[in-house]
Amino acid sequence: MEKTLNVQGMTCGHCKMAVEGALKNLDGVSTAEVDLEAGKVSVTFNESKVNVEAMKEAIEDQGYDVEA
Ligand SMILES: [Cu+2]
Repeated sequence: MEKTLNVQGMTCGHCKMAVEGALKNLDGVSTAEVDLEAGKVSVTFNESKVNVEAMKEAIEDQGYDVEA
């Protein structure tokens, strides 16, 4: 399944790497792609292994805010 999350506060390549890395570290996430200009991250994941709440937490642990 694929989902796009809105993430506040990503400004540069480091932010992109931090968010993508945190998501890819989760078991069940296969791809994570940040669009810095749009402030979004598209995630492809196995919904039987990981949920949106876990992905939000992983992003928030990196210091960014997630909405919806
Ligand atoms: Cu940055």
